[in-house]
Amino acid sequence: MNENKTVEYEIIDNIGIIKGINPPVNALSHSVRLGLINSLTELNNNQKVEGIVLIGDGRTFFAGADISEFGKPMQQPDLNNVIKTFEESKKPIVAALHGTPLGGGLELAMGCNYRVAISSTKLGLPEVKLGIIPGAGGTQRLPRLAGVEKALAMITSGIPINASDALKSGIIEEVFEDALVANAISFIKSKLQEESHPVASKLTNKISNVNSDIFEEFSKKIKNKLRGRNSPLCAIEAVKAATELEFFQGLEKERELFKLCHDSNESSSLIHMFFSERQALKIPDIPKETKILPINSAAVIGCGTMGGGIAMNFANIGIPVTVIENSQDSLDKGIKIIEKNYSNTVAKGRMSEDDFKNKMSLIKGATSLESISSADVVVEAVFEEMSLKKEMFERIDKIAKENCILATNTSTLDIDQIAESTTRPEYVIGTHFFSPANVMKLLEIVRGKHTSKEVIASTMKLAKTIKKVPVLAGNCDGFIGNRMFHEYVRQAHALAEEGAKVADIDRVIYDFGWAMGPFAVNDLAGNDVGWRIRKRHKQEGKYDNLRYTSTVADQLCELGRYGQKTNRGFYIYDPQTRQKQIDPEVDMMFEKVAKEKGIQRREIDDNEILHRLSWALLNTGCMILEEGFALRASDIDVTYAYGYGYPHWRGGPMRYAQDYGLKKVLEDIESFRKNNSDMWPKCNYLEELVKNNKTFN
Ligand code: T1G
Repeated sequence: MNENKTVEYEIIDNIGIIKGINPPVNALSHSVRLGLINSLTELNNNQKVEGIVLIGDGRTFFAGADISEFGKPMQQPDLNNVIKTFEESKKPIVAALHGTPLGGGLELAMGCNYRVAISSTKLGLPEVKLGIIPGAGGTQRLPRLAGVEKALAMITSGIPINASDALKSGIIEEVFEDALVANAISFIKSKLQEESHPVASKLTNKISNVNSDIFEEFSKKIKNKLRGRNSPLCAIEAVKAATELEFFQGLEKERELFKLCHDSNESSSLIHMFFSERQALKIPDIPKETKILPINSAAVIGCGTMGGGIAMNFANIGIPVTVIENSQDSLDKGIKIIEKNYSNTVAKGRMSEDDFKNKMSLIKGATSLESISSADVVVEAVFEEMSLKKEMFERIDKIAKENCILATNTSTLDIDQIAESTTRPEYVIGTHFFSPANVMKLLEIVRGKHTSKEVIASTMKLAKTIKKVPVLAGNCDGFIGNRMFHEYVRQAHALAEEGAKVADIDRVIYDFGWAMGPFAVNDLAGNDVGWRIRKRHKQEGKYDNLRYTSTVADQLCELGRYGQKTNRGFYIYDPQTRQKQIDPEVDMMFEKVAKEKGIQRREIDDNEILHRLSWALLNTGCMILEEGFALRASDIDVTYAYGYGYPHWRGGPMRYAQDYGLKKVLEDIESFRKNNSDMWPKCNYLEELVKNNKTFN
């Protein structure tokens, strides 16, 4: 054994085993890079050693460069140097992969002569997800091993592939079910007699005679999705260089493009997203040691669109789930929809028949509430109506077992009122799933005033288990996401009344990078949902100034134009293709409403549209922070990126405003306030930040 803590080696039967020990994911930090070179040098100098196995300790082979070192001066040796040393090793090396060999980890493996893997391994070059490109030869070695097409697909999407795909593509040589180290040792022994060993940088057959049209075609194919993003295009350029230049020149080109990406806003925003998503899991007043309630079975009440989608999340990870409806007919309908959703996945080749059967077998239907009695978690997903939910929780309370988490899927209702209808309010928590609940990643978890720390910690853990991105919100109307979205939509309507066209507002937002503009989102979600909430707000006397709260949306609902589900909303939809078409009548409705309200209409430029919408989010986000309903600005960013289609590469609405400059944002808000004071409430939190020249971090 050598002295270095993050890398150790041992010799078994004349084979040197180099092991990275840098939990949790064996990131290639400075000490690891140093340890790798030192270990390899010592093993190469040891006469006894004939071959070498490179492995990672714990849950994974090296999962990439250490992202927390980004932006700091690079301490030598850099990863390119490490890989060069491995590639030039006198003794053959096999990288033995498990877990998630990603980014620099896979690049290091490609610098070894051979690669073998456990069948569950997921490997890839996810750098574009951080706004960069592989920077340690990945764009040069992967096409040499797997061919240009595969390399382009992997590098521009950043999506990892599984071991069998990697085997087929020529990235790895063998796949094992278990006993990775023993198998890797046998593997390298079987190669010792070979005269020479493959070196990825010297391979040429998969990169010669490549028709350069492929790069143009690939760019065209992905450009539409990228809008303002640049790193995937840089990745294409780097892979192209692999086919046109000598290896070391290609590497230089990669470096140049890497640097360009590394210094970009796209990258700093995406890295902010990466760490924010993980930070969101940390709740300051809930210690790490808090007891986690075991979840081995679930029940979902209501098998409509939401309930069915929620149930699928449990089945997807092997937790048996009972769905409950009040009639056999509704239950059959709900289960059919679930079945159809899974069948579509099978038809697309993304799920096997066996898997399909297995998932369906985990979902049981019932028409009696008694069936929730053995569940560890109950998610109530009935209609968004307080009286109904309260009545439901009274009944749930009587049946659910001790220690059962009682979750309500609501997007706006008061969790405390719901909790107080039970005898165990400390077990009640809000889980706001986003539609479609089996697809959307965000899970807004709402902490009521009674919710216990155990229940919060367990629900956060459960969210991770069912592969959601959880964010903890406080119990205010609309929580984090919808409270902000309400103000954003209000602003969109104000813009339309003041003279902007519906389609222009949506275009500006789409071009900025959002998945959809506000009106298209309303049509997708159903305008009747907001209509009902607005009516409730009116009844409850909330939002006393309703001047801009969606007069036209109300009128559309009164006409039965609920959105996509009725083929008409703010747009007109083709019932077959769902293609949307502008409806000039809707712009005229806004014009009419403006007249009635005495609003002077004018030309509104794209900049004003973008900033009014963006700062409406920001101002409300700051108020939520001031009132303590979100823990941190970055939680709001995560909420928007994973729940509302906000472009990750802009870093979220709070980060975007911060990058723009909070002082300038406040100046904009002050000028908007002159025309529209009720829409721009003063926020002390934001003013204090600006006054003290501070940022959210
Ligand atoms: N660097 C530093 N910290 C990292 C890290 C990394 N690469 N990956 C994870 N962590 C931390 C993370 O912040 C968290 O910390 C803890 O590890 C567990 O992570 C030259 C330029 C590997 C699939 O992009 O995708 O190589 O919050 O909760 O769900 O070309 O982490 O506990 O304090 O996510 O099991 C390329 C990023 C880098 C991989 C594991 N690599 N990581 O998921 O655990 S760029 C990546 C992941 C690069 C070269 C370049 C996932 C994972 P904390 P976790 P997980």
